[in-house]
Amino acid sequence: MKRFDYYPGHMAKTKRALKERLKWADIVYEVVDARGPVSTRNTDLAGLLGAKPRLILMNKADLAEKDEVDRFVSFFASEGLKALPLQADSQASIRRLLPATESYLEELSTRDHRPYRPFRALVVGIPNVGKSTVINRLVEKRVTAVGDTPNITRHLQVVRIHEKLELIDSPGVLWPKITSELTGLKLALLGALKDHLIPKDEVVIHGFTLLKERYPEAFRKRYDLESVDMEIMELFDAIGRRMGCVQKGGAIDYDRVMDRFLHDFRHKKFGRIMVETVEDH
Ligand SMILES: Nc1nc2c(ncn2[C@@H]2O[C@H](COP(=O)(O)OP(=O)(O)OP(=O)(O)O)[C@@H](O)[C@H]2O)c(=O)[nH]1
Ligand SMILES: [Mg+2]
Repeated sequence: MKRFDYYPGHMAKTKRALKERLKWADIVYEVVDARGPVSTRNTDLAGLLGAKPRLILMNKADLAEKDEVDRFVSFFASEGLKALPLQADSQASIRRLLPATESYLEELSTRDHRPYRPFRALVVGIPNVGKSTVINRLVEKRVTAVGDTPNITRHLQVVRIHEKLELIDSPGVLWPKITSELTGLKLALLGALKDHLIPKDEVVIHGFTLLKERYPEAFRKRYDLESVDMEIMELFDAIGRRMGCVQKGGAIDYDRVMDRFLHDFRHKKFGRIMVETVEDH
């Protein structure tokens, strides 16, 4: 892979917008993808937050391996960070978020962080981790007050979602942080990067390799193969034949194989998976 430089033109603007939102927040919900909870963070956030309290929401926990998610919770705890597994599109899961936040807020109050008004939360995260889903779910059931708060800039709406907690109803957008080629591949697999940023074949090859090593049975079953214990190119051919991704004349249509695979990967077709484990960090 070519050396990868990710610096989109709009990043400075994104950063300004984020800083503006952060100014109004007392606590931050940092949404990450539970399947790659370290790679889907943005390490620049720490510098922007300073001492501002934060909870890491390991979202899409329904797509991740449960034990591995728990191990990441401990991993974050060892770094002094509080993390909660979450399935934002489940109301039951969202309901558990509020008591967890409340006990966290109590902790903050005893540390003398109690503001004179309810705590105000901001949801932040890189693309596609579920920021909007978290906000929508929190807002739809709990809303008791919506409106422009006079002392906040016009663009920020604040919603009361709990006796002691208000939510800024649009997220702070973080940019994906590609610290290595491997991180880039994980982010692309999880759909957190625009598809053209990293060559599709490299993303797919990484996916094949990951499944072969860690989830061979789920991989095998999905494409009804006898075994996945073969070279990557052979896998392309075998999957292509099985899925009928064949051009006129009989040659395998690799582009269709790749699209098919990425779609499957992003739609729980291999069961619960992780793109990284605590050992990687
Ligand atoms: N399986 C599963 N899917 C989820 C969960 N939360 C969100 N999604 C899905 O993930 C996709 C992205 O969710 P969004 O809420 O749009 O994510 P976002 O962070 O706002 O994305 P951008 O606005 O593009 O940055 C959507 O298809 C959601 O339905 C979850 O807990 N589990
Ligand atoms: Mg969104």
